[in-house]
Amino acid sequence: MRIRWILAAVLLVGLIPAAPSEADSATIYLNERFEEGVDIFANGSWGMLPLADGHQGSGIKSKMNTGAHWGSSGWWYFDSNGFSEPEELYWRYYLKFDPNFYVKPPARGKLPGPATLSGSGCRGGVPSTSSHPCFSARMLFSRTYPKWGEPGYPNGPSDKTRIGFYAYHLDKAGDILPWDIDVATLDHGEWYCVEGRIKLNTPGSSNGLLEGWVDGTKAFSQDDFRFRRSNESFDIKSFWFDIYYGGSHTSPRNNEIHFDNLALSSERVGCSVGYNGTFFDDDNNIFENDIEWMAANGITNGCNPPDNTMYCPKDPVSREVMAVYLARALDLPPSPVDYFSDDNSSIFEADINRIAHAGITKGCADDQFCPKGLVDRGQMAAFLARALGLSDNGGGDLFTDDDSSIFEADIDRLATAGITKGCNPPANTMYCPRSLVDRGAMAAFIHRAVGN
Ligand SMILES: [Ca+2]
Ligand SMILES: [Ca+2]
Ligand SMILES: [Ca+2]
Ligand SMILES: [Ca+2]
Repeated sequence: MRIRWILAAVLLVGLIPAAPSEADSATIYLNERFEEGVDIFANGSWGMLPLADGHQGSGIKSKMNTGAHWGSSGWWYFDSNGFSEPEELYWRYYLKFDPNFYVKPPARGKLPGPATLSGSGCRGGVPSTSSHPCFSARMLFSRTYPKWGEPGYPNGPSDKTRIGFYAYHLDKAGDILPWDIDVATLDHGEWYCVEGRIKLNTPGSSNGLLEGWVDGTKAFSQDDFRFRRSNESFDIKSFWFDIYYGGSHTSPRNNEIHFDNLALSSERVGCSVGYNGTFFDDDNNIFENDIEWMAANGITNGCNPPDNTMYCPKDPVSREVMAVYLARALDLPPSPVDYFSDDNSSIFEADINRIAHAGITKGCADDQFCPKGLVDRGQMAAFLARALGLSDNGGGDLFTDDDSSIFEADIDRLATAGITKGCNPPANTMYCPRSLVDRGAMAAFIHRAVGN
């Protein structure tokens, strides 16, 4: 996992605006797109649920059921992720209140933010003490912002929710700090880019900073907070992904809040969720170069039309997609013949016929291609050996675990051509013919087989 964050840091640096008065280079502590599950927090991401339709690809959601307070709660610790605890932090997440989201005034709730907790301090109304020094600067959601006395006070409209800070500092345990009503009043059902910044005070001084932005527009700034007493030197220990309804009130309905694209950094990240190359979901995948080669040669368009910003590298390869890859990679001519009956509703029928006409497949049974069947390594060997016209089997029987496979001869030909080495390096005495091939690995096989 660690290597992913380092790579993410290197890759994200280019997105960060130059800030000559600050450090030479930003540290990206976390750049989480939630494409591979939700389990990134130290306590198992308690309560967080996968979300299919995130801001970009998949995301996570938190659900506060009728009559309940929680949501979810998770801690991301700098220390256990290999970083020194900072005194200053920028964060960014995309947030969407579900279209049916409903906060019943005067209730409020908590949203994620940084925290250094100690004992039971700096949550649940318990202040920081000398024996348990702490701070927290979670964010909040609310329909009421009494400090502002805006028209319609005390309740905002039910189809909008306002956000702000909910901070535990030395002068107030649970300070409600509303953000600018014009900037931070969020429509339900819409994604927003929410950014925050905290800079802890010089111990003993009143110079702690909190700032906030929505969709890149400044919504809050106050620079006279005291988080640390003069003899206290604690830093920012964690980012607390806390979603909670209340105070004392409980959720009046099943309320969902959706999240995506969580970034933690030493400098401002901004709202850009840019990525490398053609697809975002293969960033840092070991096959990204091969996937780019596939895209550059028109062999893949992506997996989420019409956007086609994703490649789905962890998904298995279906036989119909294998047909597409081979037909395009080899630039096969159209077939005058319709070979199979079970692919007539496949959008890839023409490609299936092209590879059949080229002699690359005979189907999975009489008159059948099994277009939705998944390609295992044995089948892949047969597809590629026939596609490339490989004949040299290197003497045969190069692997021990394929002796009963109908694809053994093709597997030996594929290995002799140097397209596979086996599946148990460094010995490579086995081929694992029944293992499925994911789309990332298939890109590498096809690149090796057809490239150059
Ligand atoms: Ca995502
Ligand atoms: Ca990419
Ligand atoms: Ca057909
Ligand atoms: Ca063998």
